[in-house]
Amino acid sequence: MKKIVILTGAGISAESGLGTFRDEGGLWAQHRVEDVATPEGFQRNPELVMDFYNTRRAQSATALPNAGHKALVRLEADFAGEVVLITQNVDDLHEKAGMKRVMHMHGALSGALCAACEHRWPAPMIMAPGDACPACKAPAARPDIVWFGEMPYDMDIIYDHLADADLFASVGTSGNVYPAAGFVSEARRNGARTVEFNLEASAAGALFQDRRLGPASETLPAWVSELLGA
Ligand code: BJW
Repeated sequence: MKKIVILTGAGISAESGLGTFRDEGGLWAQHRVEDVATPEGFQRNPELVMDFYNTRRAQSATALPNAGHKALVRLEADFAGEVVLITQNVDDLHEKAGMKRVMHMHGALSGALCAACEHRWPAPMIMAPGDACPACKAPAARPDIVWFGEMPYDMDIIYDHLADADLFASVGTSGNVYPAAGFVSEARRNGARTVEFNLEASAAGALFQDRRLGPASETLPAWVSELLGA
């Protein structure tokens, strides 16, 4: 086996205290998706959207990685082949755990983006509507987050990795949001074995050949030990 591609979602950060989206009491039970995770919502009420992400940036800053994040670091360090980590998460817990290569397909709380010139820079802890872009000076700063209707990052690179993955693992994601929800089918079509890690079988659960049910902080360390043979 030469290449393992791993997709993570909000479930891997749940045990670090960060909320998921669609679980009971999750972020989408507290906020309307259209209000806080679409470009139209941002146009209508930028204060609300900035507050939503300022709050989550503050929560993420104090959160600590858990045993699930750390198991993937061990895999990246000790696996003889290539480990590719794609995350839908906008927190930085994979990096805090020590992961060297992380693709944030839905952006990152740590980033700011200019809606006028697409310049990117590190986000301050508190962003406000009308903050100026340091490059073009337009008052057009927004969080560097991929909202519904926008193109996720690194899609060409991701599909290249899915084309020659030997093993595809999906961790803590409900499989409701595309294009990430389609990665399992893409990987299978290209001959990869597929495994899902979740508390319960997800919406896309039937598409996976293997399933490890339980908290990722327990199932991932066990899986990594199996893969590494120790
Ligand atoms: C545990 C656990 C523990 C809990 N251990 N597990 C109709 C059909 C198909 C597609 C579309 C359609 N209509 C519109 C679309 C496209 C749309 C889409 O998918 N909509 C769906 C709602 C249908 N997608 C888009 O618009 C995307 N862009 C796009 O498609 O561009 C065009 C394109 C086409 C083709 C190729 C390329 C591009 C953009 C999507 C942007 C998503 N943005 C968000 C918010 C921004 C980020 C943020 O604020 O954080 O990203 S939405 C939100 O959902 C967030 C997440 O990254 C994403 C996925 O959520 P996730 O991670 O799965 O969380 P949950 O809560 O859903 O699940 C948690 C899971 O963990 C659960 O299963 C638990 O059981 C589990 N769990 N604890 C293990 N301890």
